[in-house]
Amino acid sequence: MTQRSDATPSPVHLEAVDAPGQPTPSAALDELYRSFEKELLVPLWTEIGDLMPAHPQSKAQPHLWRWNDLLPLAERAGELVPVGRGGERRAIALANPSLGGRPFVAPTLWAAIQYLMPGEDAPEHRHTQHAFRFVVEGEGVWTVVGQDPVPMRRGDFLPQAGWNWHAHHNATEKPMAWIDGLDIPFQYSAEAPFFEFGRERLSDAEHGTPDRSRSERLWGHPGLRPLASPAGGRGTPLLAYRWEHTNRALADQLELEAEGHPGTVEPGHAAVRFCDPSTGSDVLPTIRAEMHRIRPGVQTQPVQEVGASVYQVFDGSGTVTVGSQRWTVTRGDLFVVPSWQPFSVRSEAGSSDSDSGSLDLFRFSDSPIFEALGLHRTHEPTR
Ligand code: GTQ
Ligand code: FE2
Repeated sequence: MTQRSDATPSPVHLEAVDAPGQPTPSAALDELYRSFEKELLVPLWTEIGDLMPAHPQSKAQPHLWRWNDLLPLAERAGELVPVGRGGERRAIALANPSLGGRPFVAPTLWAAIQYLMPGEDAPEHRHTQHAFRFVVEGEGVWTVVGQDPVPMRRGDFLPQAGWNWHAHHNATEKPMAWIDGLDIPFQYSAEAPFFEFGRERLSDAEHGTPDRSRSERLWGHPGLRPLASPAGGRGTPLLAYRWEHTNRALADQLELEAEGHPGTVEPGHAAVRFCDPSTGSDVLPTIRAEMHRIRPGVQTQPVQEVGASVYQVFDGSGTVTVGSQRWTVTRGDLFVVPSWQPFSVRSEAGSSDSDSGSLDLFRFSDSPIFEALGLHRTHEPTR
């Protein structure tokens, strides 16, 4: 039998406090608490407020990262940091200020800026983490998913479900930056992740630069499901959702509204969700992705939701309120809305850097996790 030495400090630390719902402090209570510590026991009555709050109390904080700060640092990393086997990706993660310095934007979500220099390849690998890319500016990189080269351009959303082999190559003369979203923190805390290195080099075919991926030729036709392809994989078979389509869907919603027809989620606020064309559900088992367009001058209703969201301003500018934080945001800026924090946004009139004249917000969240488990809730305090 092994015995713990009394010299080993217990990781459990209990303190008697004179507070409602707590036992009256005494020498005997202290003695009981020391014995609990020694046996590695923790009573519920000292922990209940933290463990079982009346509503979610995220450890994460609302926080904003400015594109104008991120991009030059990614460019500098492009000069100093090679990309290759081992490190795998020149990706720089957003670290929420209250998650202990871990590279986690939220307790479940990873968000990073990734950068690839002209002619560079990011090597092939696969992992159980679900992932996507979103492009706020530039083009020239093909992400190669399951040996299918997929071009990436401004406004495109490129999901990639877990365990698919993937690599990226820059086939142009210019560097390119984009953002990655993954469920790395979720799988890390669930102790679920697996990872494998792929081949050392991509084939000539994989280095190809087609205008459309094979996946789009098969799956990218509205309302049309290829009979030859079995459905029901985990995650969408469509590897690119093109800006041309997203933009038209949002513009049409606002036009329908202007003509007096239903279409928008609230006045002046159009929104679409990226979905799996074979099932109609979220693109990835753990990640939801959406694009929102808010007409200038419109203020959205505050919403609270279980789970975290990360937003990137795609176009336009506005004022964002998250809990007690307020920021003015513009193209490329990224911010996190922790679980159950009220979120609303006001689109600024006549912003000159907007193609549509509106505020366009890309959003991703961990909602599918909570929906799958019956834990999802939303609340609109002012409605
Ligand atoms: O591009 O494959 O930001 O595996 C983090 C992990 C990107 C990627 C990230 C990854 C990737
Ligand atoms: Fe990866």
